[in-house]
Amino acid sequence: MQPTNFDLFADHETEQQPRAEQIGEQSWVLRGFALPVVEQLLPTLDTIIGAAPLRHMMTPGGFSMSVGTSSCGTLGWITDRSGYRYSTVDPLTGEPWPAMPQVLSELAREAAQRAGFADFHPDSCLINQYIPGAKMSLHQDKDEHAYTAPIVSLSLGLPAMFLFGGFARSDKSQRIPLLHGDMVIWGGADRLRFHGVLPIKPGRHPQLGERRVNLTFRVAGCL
Ligand code: MD3
Ligand code: FE
Repeated sequence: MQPTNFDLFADHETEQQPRAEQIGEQSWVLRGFALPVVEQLLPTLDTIIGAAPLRHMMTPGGFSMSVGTSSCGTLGWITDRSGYRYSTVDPLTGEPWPAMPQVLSELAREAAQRAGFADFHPDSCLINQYIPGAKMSLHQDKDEHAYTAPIVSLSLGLPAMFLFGGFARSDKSQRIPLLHGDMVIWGGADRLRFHGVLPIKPGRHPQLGERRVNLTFRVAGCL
């Protein structure tokens, strides 16, 4: 059937909306969802990293992580020789983590809402910085107090190939490219799926330079 003018207009209108791709039972990629606020958000990110610098944390096994990490919000994710956990204090500065700016918490809440998770109020935002070659091996996120809330991620800068696995480490992974401004929401059953990031390829992003920054918004403490 030939499209009517109205259909063409409707298509054009939906083009303005971020495209939602379902990647799992309760997981969604919102392409370019953050682009309208990205300029506003970059200075905020610099302020956070100024107060709570990115650092390469030590895994319990004694390896230094290839990603540089920091956090904002009431709780920040940390690791050292005694294990993975959340802390109200940044071990590097001895101070509380910087507060989560409203532009970030609102963006995460709106993305969660779009994916069908109402009332998402994150208390933690983990900041991961990848320079080319940095990666994240397949793992599950199990350090949060409960798994009822989704995890929302925002990708900035250089592209990444995200690995979305199953419930066992050996399950086959899907490969999902994540680009500047993309947001992903993982909830429900998908919350405990294995996932990782392939080594970032060399390149330069016009706004972020030679790096990828990923923010993950979580409800880490008691609901
Ligand atoms: C899928 N970060 O910080 S974002 C992490 O790009 C982490 O920095 C990656 O994995 C990154 O823990 C991937 C995504 C992510 C976060 C949590 C998930 C994907 C997830 C939890 C369940 C399933
Ligand atoms: Fe993870």
